[in-house]
Amino acid sequence: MVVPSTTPARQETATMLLPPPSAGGGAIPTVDMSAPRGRGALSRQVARACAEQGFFRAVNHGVPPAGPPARLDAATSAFFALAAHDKQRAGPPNPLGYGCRSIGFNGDVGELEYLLLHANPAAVAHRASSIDTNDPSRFSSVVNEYVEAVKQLACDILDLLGEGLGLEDPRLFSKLITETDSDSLLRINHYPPSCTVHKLDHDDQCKLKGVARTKAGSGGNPAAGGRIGFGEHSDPQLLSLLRANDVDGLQVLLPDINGKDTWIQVPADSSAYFINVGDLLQALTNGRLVSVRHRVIASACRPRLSTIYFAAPPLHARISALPEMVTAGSPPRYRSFTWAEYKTAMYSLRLSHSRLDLFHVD
Ligand code: GA4
Repeated sequence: MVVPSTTPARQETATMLLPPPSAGGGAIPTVDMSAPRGRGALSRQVARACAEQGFFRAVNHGVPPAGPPARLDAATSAFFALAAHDKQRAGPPNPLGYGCRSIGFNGDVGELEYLLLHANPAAVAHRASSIDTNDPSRFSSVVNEYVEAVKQLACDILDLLGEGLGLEDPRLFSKLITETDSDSLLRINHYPPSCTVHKLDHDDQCKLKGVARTKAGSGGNPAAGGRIGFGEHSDPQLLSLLRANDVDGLQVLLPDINGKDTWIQVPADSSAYFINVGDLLQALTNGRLVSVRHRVIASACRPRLSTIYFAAPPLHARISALPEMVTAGSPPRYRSFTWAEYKTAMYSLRLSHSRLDLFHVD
């Protein structure tokens, strides 16, 4: 049965009443993907982080920074350095393409510009001609090699999760994202420096304009002394893998030692991948894994560049709690739905909405 969401109220409370976000990565688990204590220990560690925080920092992950990530960063930085009217050729986002400030279709805005691409090679090729008019095939190959590398890491993590949770078929999660018609996305976010000039002005085709620095409590964002780069939300897909340059900004909403939700600043680490559980993994595991709420606060004096791979199943994939996750004491929490159905719901809602609530069983 469809139940009304209570999330917007909860989110406002969090933003208005919480003290400034806690600094430090102490609350953020780090997982060494090279498995120094063996695969069994690694799979348990991954499953535990995804159940307790829905978020972890993956190090020694096997994606060489000087390889696909460096080539993608160079290509996307070159795109964001173009004149506004050249970038607009790849927009407006529908939802894919180039976007500036505007996020989704329901009035959300953030202090960023971005490229949102389907991760499928045919879709990348189609889009590349409006992004790199000089050498679209080079842009496509740089994106495709990055997607291959990050998809491999996503599969490794999903397999570890399947093992750590003791699933009958531990590869069930990774199979969903390796289907040829998987609906995975790649998002590249560029947050201009927010301490000097550079307010992105939507009406003026996103030309960079001067604004004063926002001070803590002076208006922009009462909780953080910065501007909202990308507002609070959970990711709808299965798993997200984020890599960014050495500029802070990401925050996650984690329970503190008293069990109270607190915004935690995630210290930047350009050599790591930050992994978060999405709504679909929460639904498949009947709430055992948690889809973490996160946001980006733009307060740095240098631009932040982040790239996120959203691992998703095909549109027709049916999502319902796995039998292993349902017990007498833990009956199904969500009604069954397809990824296509979920996407329709999410595009009808604001960014901060807890859309999984719509599928909650009474
Ligand atoms: C949040 C996670 C991903 O960035 C994204 C976003 C999507 C979009 O930018 O088009 C959404 C947002 C995200 C969830 C709610 C809807 C859809 C904007 C928005 C307001 C690409 C995704 O898959 O869902």
